[in-house]
Amino acid sequence: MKVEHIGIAVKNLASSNELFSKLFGQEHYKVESVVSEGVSTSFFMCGETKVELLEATNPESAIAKFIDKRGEGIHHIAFEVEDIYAEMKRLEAEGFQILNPEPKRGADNKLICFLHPKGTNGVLVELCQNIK
Ligand code: CMX
Repeated sequence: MKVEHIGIAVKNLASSNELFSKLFGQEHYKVESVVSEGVSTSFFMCGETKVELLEATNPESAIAKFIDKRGEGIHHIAFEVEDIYAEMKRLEAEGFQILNPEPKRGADNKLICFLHPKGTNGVLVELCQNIK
């Protein structure tokens, strides 16, 4: 439906919040931890799209591994879908590698799933659906 958010891996959420507040001329509207993903996040509105900053909360977190290997930067692009189950089925049939067979609960009241970046030109793609 649209680019719902862009996820950016950062080493330090507090200092990155300050930086992005200056960049956008507005504060983040939410801070949220997702324990299951090992991340602490903050969200900024940027028109219709959000920017999600992600800091690792443990060394096993996907964000910690990403920063170790590639440094800070864009980690994923999240596309909003109406029916995540139907989209996962469709994309699996198209040959994409779905990283979690069942949607999981992500930040910002969403059901989420990821596609492996090796099958999407090196970009980690997230699908997300609002939990009603
Ligand atoms: N974007 C692009 N490429 C990525 C990547 C990313 N975000 N993360 C890892 N990669 C690349 C690695 O650089 C590596 O490339 P090379 O083989 O060329 O070196 C390759 O993918 C495999 O990486 P890996 O280190 O062997 O595998 P990982 O154990 O790091 O797993 C991934 C990578 C994408 C499968 C894993 O991070 C994952 O399952 N991610 C989905 C969940 C997630 O990212 N959660 C955090 C965000 C949660 C949220 O938004 O709330």
